[in-house]
Amino acid sequence: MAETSSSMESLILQLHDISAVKFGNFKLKSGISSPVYIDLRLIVSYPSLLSQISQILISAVRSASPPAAFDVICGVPYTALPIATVVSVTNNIPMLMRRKEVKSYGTGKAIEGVFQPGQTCLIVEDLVTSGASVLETAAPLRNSGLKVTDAVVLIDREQGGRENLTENGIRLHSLLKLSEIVGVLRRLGKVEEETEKMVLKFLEENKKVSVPKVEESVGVVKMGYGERAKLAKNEIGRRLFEIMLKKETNLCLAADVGTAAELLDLAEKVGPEICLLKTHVDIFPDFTPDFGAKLRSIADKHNFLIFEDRKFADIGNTVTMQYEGGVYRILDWADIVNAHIISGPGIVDVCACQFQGLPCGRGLLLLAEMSSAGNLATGDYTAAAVKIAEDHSDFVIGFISVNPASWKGGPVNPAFIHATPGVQMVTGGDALGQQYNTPHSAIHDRGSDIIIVGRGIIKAANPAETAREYRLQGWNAYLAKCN
Ligand code: 5BU
Repeated sequence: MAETSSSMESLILQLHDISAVKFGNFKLKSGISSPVYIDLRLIVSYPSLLSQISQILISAVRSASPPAAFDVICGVPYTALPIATVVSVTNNIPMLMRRKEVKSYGTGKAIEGVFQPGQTCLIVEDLVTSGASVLETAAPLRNSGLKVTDAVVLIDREQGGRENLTENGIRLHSLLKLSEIVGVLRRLGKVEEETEKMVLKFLEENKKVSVPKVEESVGVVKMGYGERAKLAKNEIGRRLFEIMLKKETNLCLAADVGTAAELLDLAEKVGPEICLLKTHVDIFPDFTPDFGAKLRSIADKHNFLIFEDRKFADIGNTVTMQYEGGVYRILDWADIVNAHIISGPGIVDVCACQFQGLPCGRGLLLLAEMSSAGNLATGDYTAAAVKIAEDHSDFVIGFISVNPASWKGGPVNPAFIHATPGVQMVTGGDALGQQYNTPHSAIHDRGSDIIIVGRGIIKAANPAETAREYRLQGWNAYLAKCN
């Protein structure tokens, strides 16, 4: 091991003196018990130490071989935020902030600050274990069009972070290794030999803490939408692929606004950005029978399809009446509807029968998975949905899905479209169980085709502009997947 310089020794001592390095028995975020714990949140109370650390970090990336090139920096929330701020202010480097929770009001941005797509952002972090926190910050930065090639951290716990980051295209610059800190403290008589041995043994036994795996890329379909349009057996499925390709969009707007009038207004504004507009028609107090015709004319003008998220789930006879009749007459105006398979394959036969011989095509999405926490559409249930779809591919155009790339039974059929709800600029959720993935994660990592975005767009200050951002991210993720 390279010898620790006197300035680094002094830093280690200061960290020990303020109890930022503790020895004992600690439970880590990953669940494992560790004989050493590092708490760098404390450094905000020691301004000269904070300033010293910031200066050492920036010097390290500048003197690396080759030096890291970057235009902006971003601290991993929260501990590294003050460190990044001091680096920014003292070196006159613009900073960005990543929101941990994206607001559903205001701009709803995941990244705050000014930047140009294509610029490079250096990630600043206090401590790295598996690298998961750095990757969580890299994802929205990359989704926003920034390049992330380097990350700098004060302490590397030597538990696989460097390797995990390298695998994700990020070079790690670390100032101190945990074993080095313990070695210096032992030499200076601050820890017992026994403690040093325990820490080194712990490090030896926990060399690789893996990043929680969210993706399984085995089943990702890399074929382009154009090729897949040719495979689709259903006219509406084919048209949807063609619209996606022509408009360069895989964005579906979930138009869950308060009134039908608002929906029509929103459809007009966001129409150029979307391939599909999803409705919940039964939420509108001002629904009138001409709603469908009005929405249809906007859909024709902007070339998108209409999807009523009705989630049929009853016996065939009832579904027939719900689909054709009642106040909403969904069949008249929705190109696509969806259904649960809980009542068995008959539900598909019923929907399909309605159209035999009809000139206008309709399509059905089966709910193979859902986005809400604790939902029961998993495993064998999902597999059953796939089987039903395969058996009825003349009418079923695809699935509501979250993670099709991980479905058992091998790669998904490229003729089917996979549409994913629960998408926002950063991962997270709402208070009622909704769970969000990013556009990149949904399309590129999880193998979906369409991102369904509701509040991420409709609550934004400028829905049309925000829809454009989602469109670009969804489209870039698709291009990256195909390549
Ligand atoms: P959000 O505002 O982006 O969370 O809206 C998501 C929309 O997708 C909303 O209309 C839901 O009814 C719909 N949805 C969903 O969130 N999760 C699911 O599994 C299915 C539909 Br199916």
